[in-house]
Amino acid sequence: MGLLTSKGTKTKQARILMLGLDAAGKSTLLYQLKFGHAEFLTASTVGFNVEMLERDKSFALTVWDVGGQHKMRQFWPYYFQDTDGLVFVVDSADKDRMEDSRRELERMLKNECLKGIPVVVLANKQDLTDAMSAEEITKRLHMKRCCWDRDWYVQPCCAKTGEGLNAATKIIISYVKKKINSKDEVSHSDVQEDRL
Ligand code: G3D
Ligand code: MG
Repeated sequence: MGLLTSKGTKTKQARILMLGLDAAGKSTLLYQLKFGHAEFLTASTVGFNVEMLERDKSFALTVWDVGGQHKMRQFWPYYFQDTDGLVFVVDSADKDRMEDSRRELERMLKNECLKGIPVVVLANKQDLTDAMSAEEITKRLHMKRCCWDRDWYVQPCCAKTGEGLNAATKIIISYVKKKINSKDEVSHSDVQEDRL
């Protein structure tokens, strides 16, 4: 996976899929990451939002934020192809719907297109007084069991202030670079085998 920029330098492009229940804070996160605020965000997402985030000269993330309303979730698999990393967002204060989040996460991780794809859970809305900790959310989502076959991490954050987002971005980039490099190594060894 790669892209030649206008300056002639090779920039790696990674496709990041951001999913989670409606009102978890996905769109707020996307625009906080892109613009440093999400003040213009007024409505819930119908369809999807997509933004390119350039974090260093050699690496760019294309982040897809897909609507999470109940009736939209059946369309999530249409976005799975060619995903390099999954960001799963939860409202840390929404105890009632954490089980729904767990079910949706488990369901999507069974999809062949997401096999071995790293997962970063953003435990959003940590500013709310009743927010669950990252440890509690790790348990409630059964992370150790459902992500045993991939890199995963649960990062506490607050989309409103941007707290935790630098750390989250660094983790996503490191997991995705590792995954892309391992794919490159596999295809390189395939070429070598074909030559023998
Ligand atoms: P979604 O894209 O996952 O559906 P949105 O979610 O980004 O539209 O956010 C849903 C609501 O949660 C919004 O409030 C938004 O301001 C709020 N929100 C997002 N992130 C945070 C956060 O970190 N802390 C708090 N306290 N609220 C957050 P409204 O009132 O516009 O519905
Ligand atoms: Mg949205």
